[in-house]
Amino acid sequence: MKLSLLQLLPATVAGLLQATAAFATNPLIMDQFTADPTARVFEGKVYVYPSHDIKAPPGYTGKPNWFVMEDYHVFSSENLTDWEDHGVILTRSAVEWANQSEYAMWAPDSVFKDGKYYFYFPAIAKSGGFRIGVAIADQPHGPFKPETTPIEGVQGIDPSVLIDKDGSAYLYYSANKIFAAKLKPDMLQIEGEPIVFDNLPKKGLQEGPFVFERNGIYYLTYPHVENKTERLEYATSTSPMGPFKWAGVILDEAQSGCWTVHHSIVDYRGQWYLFYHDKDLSPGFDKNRSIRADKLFFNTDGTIRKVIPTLRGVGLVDAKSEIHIDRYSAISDAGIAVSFLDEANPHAGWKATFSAAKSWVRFNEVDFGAGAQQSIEVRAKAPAGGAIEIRLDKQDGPLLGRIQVGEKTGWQAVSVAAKSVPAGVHDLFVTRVGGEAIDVDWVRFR
Ligand code: FUB
Repeated sequence: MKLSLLQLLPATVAGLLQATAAFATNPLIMDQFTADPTARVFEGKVYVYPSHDIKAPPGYTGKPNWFVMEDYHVFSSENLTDWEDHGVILTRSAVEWANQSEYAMWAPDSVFKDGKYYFYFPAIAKSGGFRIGVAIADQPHGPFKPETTPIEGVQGIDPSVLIDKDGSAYLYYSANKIFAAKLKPDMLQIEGEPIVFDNLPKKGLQEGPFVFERNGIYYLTYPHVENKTERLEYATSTSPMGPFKWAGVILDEAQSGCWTVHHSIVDYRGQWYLFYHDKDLSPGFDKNRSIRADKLFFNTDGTIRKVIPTLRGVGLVDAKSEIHIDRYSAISDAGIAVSFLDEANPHAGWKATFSAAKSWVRFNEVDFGAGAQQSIEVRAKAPAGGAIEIRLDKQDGPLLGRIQVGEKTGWQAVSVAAKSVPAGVHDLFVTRVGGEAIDVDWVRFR
């Protein structure tokens, strides 16, 4: 079960802890809603600064069925598997200029310059309208101290900052279209008037700009409503202030119907990653979102290959941890269904139901380390009895074990001795080999 440490503790104790949860799969964070992830590499780790969707609190009088956000957390990981929640780094109540009855702490960014971390965030001002504020810290996880006024001359949402190779900083933000301005060296003021990138597609909302540079090409990446919901597109230039020329689509509209798809793109240890969000933990309401990550690749001419979103995500999964095969890499054409373990609590995660004989799930990149695991344990439910086989790398690869799950209506953990002890990183194939329908929560090696 994908229950995090925080879910198991009383709120008072949980609030004091910085939790680390090993979720190599998508979504990355299970114990709360997260959206609009900006990933940055600081101090050799990936720090993800998302916004924080919450359910409307008692007494909420804002727009119904809308975004409700009042603070920010930051999460970090060295291996993209174990994510540490550093807790709240900024709340609305600490921001003097923010209207304290609005829940509009939308998509943020954080950058490092001259020994300080600058956190850029939107909020609705006491004077009305979205403004962009800056909070400063000595460490990537805060504490961040907000400036007492928002950035002068900037009205909009979704701030993002590029620090160019020469040290110059540029602020990008949106207000139906995408705007840019050079930042003064203090990182708190803009130089001159913002410009608007008005040669991007003419129709449909554009927001959430994220700009990065690679091999002399500046990539302006942004969500755009070309059809019904947002998709990720990009445009390129030889200058951070453009002009940018439309270059393609990075991510198609979400199959889930999630209307927004805010994102960021980061190079970590030589691999590029797309961080984005969907509504995995809230299929019926797309204002309670969850962050995800998938690998991103460039063609040799510098164009970006389309990213196909996965459930499997990007981190290696330790063979000794609960391997949630419902976050699969591939499944058989028929006979596999994924559903919540507990419809009343999506944060508990999912199960995979094997309904057809020979139905299978492939789960990539399980790390067996030096190969000391002697047994296989499966958490499963098979009211009429069932059996699965676990094989290595291929559907007919080496058999690691056959697990017979006895007739029982509830969940049970069943262990068998492993037939062989693999080492290194391998893909797993889990196949139904007998009996009736069987639900699998997780598999692990001990
Ligand atoms: O999270 C609130 C808003 O939704 C963001 O600011 C937009 O980019 C969209 O993701």
